Amino acid sequence: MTRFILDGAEVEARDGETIWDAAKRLGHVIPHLCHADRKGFEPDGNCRACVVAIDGERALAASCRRRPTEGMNVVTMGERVERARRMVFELLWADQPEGTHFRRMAETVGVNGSRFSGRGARAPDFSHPAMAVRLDACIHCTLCIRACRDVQGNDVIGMAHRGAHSRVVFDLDSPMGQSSCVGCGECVQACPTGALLPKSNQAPERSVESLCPYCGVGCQVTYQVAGGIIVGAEGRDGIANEQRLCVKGRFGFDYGRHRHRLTTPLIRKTGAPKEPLDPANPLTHFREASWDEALDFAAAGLRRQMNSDEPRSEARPTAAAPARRLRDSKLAGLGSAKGSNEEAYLFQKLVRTGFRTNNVDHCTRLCHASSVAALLEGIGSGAVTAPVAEVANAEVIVVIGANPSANHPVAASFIKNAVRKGATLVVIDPRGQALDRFATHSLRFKSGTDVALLNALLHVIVAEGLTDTDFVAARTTGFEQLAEHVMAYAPEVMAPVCGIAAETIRDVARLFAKARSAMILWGMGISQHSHGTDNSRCLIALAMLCGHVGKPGSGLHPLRGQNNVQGASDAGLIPMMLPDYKRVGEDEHRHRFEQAWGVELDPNPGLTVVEMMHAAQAGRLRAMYVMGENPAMSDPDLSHAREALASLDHLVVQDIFLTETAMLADVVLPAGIFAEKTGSFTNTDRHVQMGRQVLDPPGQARQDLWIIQELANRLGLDWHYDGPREVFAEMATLMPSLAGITWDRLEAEGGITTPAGKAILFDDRFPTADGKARLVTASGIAPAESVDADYPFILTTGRVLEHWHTGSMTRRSQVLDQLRPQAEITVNPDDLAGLGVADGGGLRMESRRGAITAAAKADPRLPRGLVFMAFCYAEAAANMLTNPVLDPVAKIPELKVSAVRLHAL
Ligand SMILES: Nc1nc2c(c(=O)[nH]1)N[C@H]1C(S)=C(S)[C@@H](COP(=O)(O)OP(=O)(O)OC[C@H]3O[C@@H](n4cnc5c(=O)[nH]c(N)nc54)[C@H](O)[C@@H]3O)O[C@H]1N2
Ligand SMILES: Nc1nc2c(c(=O)[nH]1)N[C@H]1C(S)=C(S)[C@@H](COP(=O)(O)OP(=O)(O)OC[C@H]3O[C@@H](n4cnc5c(=O)[nH]c(N)nc54)[C@H](O)[C@@H]3O)O[C@H]1N2
Ligand SMILES: [Mo]
Repeated sequence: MTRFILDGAEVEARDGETIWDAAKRLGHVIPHLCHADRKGFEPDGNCRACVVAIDGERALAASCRRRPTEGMNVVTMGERVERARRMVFELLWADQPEGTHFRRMAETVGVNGSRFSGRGARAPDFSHPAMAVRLDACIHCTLCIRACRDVQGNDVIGMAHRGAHSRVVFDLDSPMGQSSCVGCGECVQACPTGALLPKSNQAPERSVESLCPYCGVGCQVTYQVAGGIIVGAEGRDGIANEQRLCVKGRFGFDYGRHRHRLTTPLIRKTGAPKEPLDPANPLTHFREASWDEALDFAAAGLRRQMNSDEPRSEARPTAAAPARRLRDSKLAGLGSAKGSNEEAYLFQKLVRTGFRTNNVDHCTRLCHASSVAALLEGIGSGAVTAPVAEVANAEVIVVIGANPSANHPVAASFIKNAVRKGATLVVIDPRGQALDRFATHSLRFKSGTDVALLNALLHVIVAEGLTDTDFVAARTTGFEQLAEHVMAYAPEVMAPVCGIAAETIRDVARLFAKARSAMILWGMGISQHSHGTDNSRCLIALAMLCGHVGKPGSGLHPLRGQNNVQGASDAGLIPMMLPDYKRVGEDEHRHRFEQAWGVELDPNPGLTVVEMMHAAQAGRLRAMYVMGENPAMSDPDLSHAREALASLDHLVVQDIFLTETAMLADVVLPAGIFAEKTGSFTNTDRHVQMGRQVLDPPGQARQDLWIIQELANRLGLDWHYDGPREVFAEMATLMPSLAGITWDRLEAEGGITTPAGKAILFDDRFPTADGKARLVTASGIAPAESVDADYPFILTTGRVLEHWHTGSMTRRSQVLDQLRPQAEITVNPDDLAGLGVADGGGLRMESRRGAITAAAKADPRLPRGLVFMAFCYAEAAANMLTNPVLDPVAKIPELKVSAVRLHAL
């Protein structure tokens, strides 16, 4: 505390506060231009808009930078400071457009015109699809530079030239659209003037506080609305984003009003073939229907496949008539991690109590199923043990099999911030990536050899006595077996297998083990393998041997993908588990749900995503209800998956577009998009946040919760939930993880961390039977496919920054599709030359399962022999090629390794 005098009154400044901060807290308004008043931005004091007079000092001081000292006498008002401030605004006025922060600030000092002329016309730069640059309006406050460099860690914007010629440039003075800019728009959000603005800069009529609909980071967003549409998005001060956004969150909100949007229920015309069609013209194969007709039709088709001898809902199990094995069901449902917690809960309840089966799953099966399986086995909980934000307290950060700059960009920005503040980053990925620039070690090892590399790391830690012996003794079991097992994995033996020098492996092992705190963040490069569970087991063992869990800056963090995959899994969209991961086969837990739901439940685990496709093809599964998933693009081995979906007797699809899956449906139910509904969503950090309705669904489109309920009632369930609040209340009674959270609290606080508000878990025990973590050994199994003379390349699939999964949303977002318009196969430049193909030339890529054609893109970050493709392009669907082979434990397919061959087109 520092006592000083502010405009004649004695006040106190808190530690670290500047005069400006203290004044603001005490209700004084001091104008500011170059000051952002946000975490992550260091004050610069260059614009002089915030000057104040300090007793005994000749010059006025920039209050945004100056810290008060004991007894200092500060004057923020009066002729002297106001004259100085007016001059600042008048000098800058001429080039400033309306509606900017500058104009609002100018008003506060009473400036609404200028005696000075503008700097004259420098041609604006409109080269970027989303942002316009007008340097005439730039006041050199450097907020954009700080936003780009200090906050997002992108280092694209800088100041170039000297004196009167100095100005803001992108890279080495490229047009913004041709620079290395990743479009996060942080600079636009920070710019106080008209120098950097969104191209569509419409004045908002109202704004709504909600969330971003894309990834698991869970950024909080304020949507601006005008004329019945969203016209802008700004980062809000959420726990996971601190006002930051990425290109999708900031500019990818317009998909909902694309002309392809479904606005009427559709029923397949009798005899219309199930084949790909033009999403703009569904009426070639479908006819429009009323909601009543479509829902009756949907329900009738599902009922047709129900087992007639199954007990009806009134037959509750009793002691005399305990639960029995229900007959194999011919029905299944795929719920959505893009939907809310309430939707996920109702969806699985519909399948379990209406379809009478556990055949319910969702995209987690293709995602972190193996991580969750290993975590449940090892530490008794499948969620992250610490939030991304803990990287700020970590001495060492390991990012393995994840590409956060593209896939969790806001999380990546916090990792970059942590490195700038002194953390050491290790990236382990066969492909180069944007975070490499921040890493001390970037291990570009051979894809699919994680177990070999990770066991070698474990070997060094054990052999060199680097384990945290107290932690291992007190908190784990299975150390002896693990120690013995990894003896066979000396770095010298594993180096030729994984392609990393033994000395490097030793360095990284020592670095990790000796750190006081370390976090491991991982992604699909770990999980999407036929040995994905083994990969995660090794990561868990690494953290456990070194005691890197349950304390600040430490933990295991499988970066969750979809905006609500954590919540959808918690809510029970899993075939072997009821809500809160209660196994369907455990009588005690199943009985609790049977009591609550008033129905006998199947004690047998249901089918997983890929198993459903196999069962459909074999004729064992006859009807499916798919909400908010696009398996006809996201499943492996698409020609089989599509055949399977087309062979169903009855397919109900609930989506916002006529997706590749909906094209195979018998009935299509048009849903509201994220922005058209209210619900709770759980991010990767286990933080439950409120998504609030911004717009009404267009035409006949209806909110998912309404559709699920209407369908449930047509299956005889008699539900009367009056909105998400009532559903949440029911969930809270059945799910201990939600203890203490109420809808009112969520509405008031915007977000609450589960369980019990704890961000960092397991500081004294793990939720396992004996309270200890179980160390599980993993053996170095090779991926199912390897290269041979016929298929000499390995294809790894994944994502690109601008597109979301199957492209259904982002390819219908104008800015995002403009930024990344065409399907590309990225190839090492030498490999490309060897194929006789120029950068940008046509390539045909074939695997044992299919073939596609796309443009070649030379990328030196790929090692020779490895090619990469994103799976978002319908015209060149990477999953035509991928291998459906499954991890035996988690049933996740090997989406990261397929043998392929390439030919010039
Ligand atoms: N822009 C965008 N962001 C997204 C998504 C999106 O579709 N688009 N999807 C969201 C979802 S659901 C998810 S799950 C996340 C996924 O996010 P990530 O896990 O980051 O996704 P991927 O790009 O599939 O794969 C990550 C990395 O694994 C590497 N890799 C490949 N093979 C191996 C291997 O054998 N070993 C190791 N260690 N690494 C390997 C790849 O080179 C790649 O860099 O992203 C989420 N965010
Ligand atoms: N080759 C390859 N394949 C992969 C992966 C990979 O890395 N490589 N990754 C896998 C992973 S990790 C994942 S998570 C899956 C994702 O696979 P999917 O979940 O199938 O992919 P999305 O495109 O996200 O599908 C979401 C669907 O929901 C719709 N939708 C969006 N909002 C709403 C809404 O509010 N209501 C309703 N009803 N519908 C809505 C969208 O239009 C879209 O059709 O893909 C997997 N497939
Ligand atoms: Mo995912």
